[in-house]
Amino acid sequence: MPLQITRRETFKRSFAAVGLAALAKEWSMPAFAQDASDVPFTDIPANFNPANPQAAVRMLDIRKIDGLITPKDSFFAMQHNNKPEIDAAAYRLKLTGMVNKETELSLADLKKMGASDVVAGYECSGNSPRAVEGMSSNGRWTGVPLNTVLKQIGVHPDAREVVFFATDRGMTDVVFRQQTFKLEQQFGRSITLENAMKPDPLLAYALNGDPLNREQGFPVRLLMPGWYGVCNVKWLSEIHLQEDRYLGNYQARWYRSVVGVGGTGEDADPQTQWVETEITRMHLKSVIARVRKNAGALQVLGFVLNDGTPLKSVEVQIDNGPWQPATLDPSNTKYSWKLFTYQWQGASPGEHTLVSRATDANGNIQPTAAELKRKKTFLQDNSQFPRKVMVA
Ligand SMILES: Nc1nc2c(c(=O)[nH]1)N[C@H]1C(S)=C(S)[C@@H](COP(=O)(O)O)O[C@H]1N2
Ligand SMILES: [Mo]
Repeated sequence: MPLQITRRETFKRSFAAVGLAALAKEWSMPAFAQDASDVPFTDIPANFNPANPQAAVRMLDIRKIDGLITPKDSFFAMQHNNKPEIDAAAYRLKLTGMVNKETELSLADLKKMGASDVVAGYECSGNSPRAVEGMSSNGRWTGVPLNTVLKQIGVHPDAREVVFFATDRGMTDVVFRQQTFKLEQQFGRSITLENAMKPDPLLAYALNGDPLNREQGFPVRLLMPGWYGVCNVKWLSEIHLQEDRYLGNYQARWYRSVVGVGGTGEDADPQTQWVETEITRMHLKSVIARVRKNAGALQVLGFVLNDGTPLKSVEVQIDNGPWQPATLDPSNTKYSWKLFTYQWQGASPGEHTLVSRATDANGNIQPTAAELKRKKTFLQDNSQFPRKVMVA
């Protein structure tokens, strides 16, 4: 077992090195002539101000995507409480609960334990056309694999749940039947020990080769490649091993999907089953982000986010015409967002509607908004996003 893991890690590292070489060229939109220009979208809300410094959320203006990697200072940022300022020298990550020996690790201790790289993109599970899909980004993360740390510390055989607590705290309503308690709590999320021991989760301390910014969770955050934003706990302060499920608000109440399944499709139909699930792996989504005009030709650019399942296709439809295959960019990686392009021939002047849809190797097809009608909570809106552009 240990030998296998070592070999896998070696493989992962050499793979990462190859990935980096490829990234050096990075993805660039094929040779635009000097007069290349953006074809404007007409569906952007008038008050859309993605990077408003006053706003709680910094969004990415997806019309500015020009490569696989989102620059660190443009990476979307979203949090529920304050943004703690943590002194790196004084920082200690606590490992508590069902571990062989409760321990505190400094940033230097963590860095000594390993440095793995992964290109990973994610979105907030609340991202949607209303935010022009701007709560999404993609970067190259560096950190120590979570399973390396857990193996080194030693986990009690009965432990089943790994809880991640953060430094930021906030007042939360904890509802119990008719009672509501106002309690100040730490931000917390959990995963199963089984998921924690997989090779992907990282305790990340760098983004695009530099230390995390304060709003990105400096000095250390969890990174769950292929999972929704909320799972990537920032300002990580404590990892707690336990046998029982963790039921904190951000795990069990505020981040969940409620979907009607079965029956006639009417809410009141007694055959309807209400399926309530946690927010974990990303649902398959594609988004048209940008349209460029280059010497008369039009190039449509977009991205796909999902849980890492290989894609079967991305298609683009113009003005309700036939679905046409788009081309995936060769610099995409398993957990990156996947850039795609489509050459739009013969566009006439005037307003047009463009939409994309992704299909994965398991046969999942990105749903339309109408097909998501039975989802009650607004999270996990992976609907196809029809865009409107004005061709001059
Ligand atoms: N400690 C902490 N971590 C957090 C949050 C938070 O409020 N506190 N918000 C989560 C949510 S909802 C999202 S979408 C992502 C956003 O990560 P980013 O700011 O790096 O884009 O962080 C997650 N991690
Ligand atoms: Mo989120």
